Amino acid sequence: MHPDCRPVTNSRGGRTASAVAKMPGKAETRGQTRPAPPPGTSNEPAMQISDRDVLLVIDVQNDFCTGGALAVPGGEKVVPAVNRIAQKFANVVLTQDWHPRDHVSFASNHAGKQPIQAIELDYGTQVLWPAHCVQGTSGAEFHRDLDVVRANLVVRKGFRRGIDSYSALFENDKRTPTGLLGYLRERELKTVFVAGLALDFCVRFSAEDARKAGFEVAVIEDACRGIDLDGSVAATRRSFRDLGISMVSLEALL
Ligand code: VGL
Ligand code: ZN
Repeated sequence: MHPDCRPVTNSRGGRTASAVAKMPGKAETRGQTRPAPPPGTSNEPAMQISDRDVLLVIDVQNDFCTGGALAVPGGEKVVPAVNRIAQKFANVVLTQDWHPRDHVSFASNHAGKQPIQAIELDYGTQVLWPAHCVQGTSGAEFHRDLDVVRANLVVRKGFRRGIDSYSALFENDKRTPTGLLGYLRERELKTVFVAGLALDFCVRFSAEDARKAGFEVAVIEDACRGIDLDGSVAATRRSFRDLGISMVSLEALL
């Protein structure tokens, strides 16, 4: 994104006066006769999205929407928000959770285990889920109203039987790459805006891995919904704060 347009916010969530004052072509215009309006009041210019920015849309699939196998409350509500914001980006990447039927993350593949229970695998603790996003099923398809035409790339993840992948960059062993990091670097993209499902799992891990890899990262809060297991949404917010991942509103980008 343009360096003058970082998601700097004040206590009301609006851009700071200095961020507005630095907006090119606005307050700095020479010979300007009218003063710039105070921030947060009238037709403020939106943050500029540049061709070095990418919108990463996580797992907007039927199984994470109402009626799906692993429904995130209000999951489908992200669709109009994502479609709107995607219009502003030259670079849009979609991810698709894409599991084989015998996947290690499905409770049904472990005798006596129920969804939400955790097990220990060689790469660490793995939460067990209801079978979801099985390759080739309608549950694994993108929501029918998601604007997939805008996407330059679709990354599938979680397709190895023995490893789950919350993050769009690295699988849950924290080592196996999906290839997306190479794509972002080779395309020389700088700021990753993240939206989609679920805020506290796949959005969280994707944002964190992108940040740790050196990208500026902003999560578009109202274009995400969370599962919220044992305070996982609050833990996500704390982690974002600690890592320097911004939370921005859709409105600030439109
Ligand atoms: C997800 C749990 C299991 C997600 C995917 O997209 O957040 N969560 N698989
Ligand atoms: Zn999954």
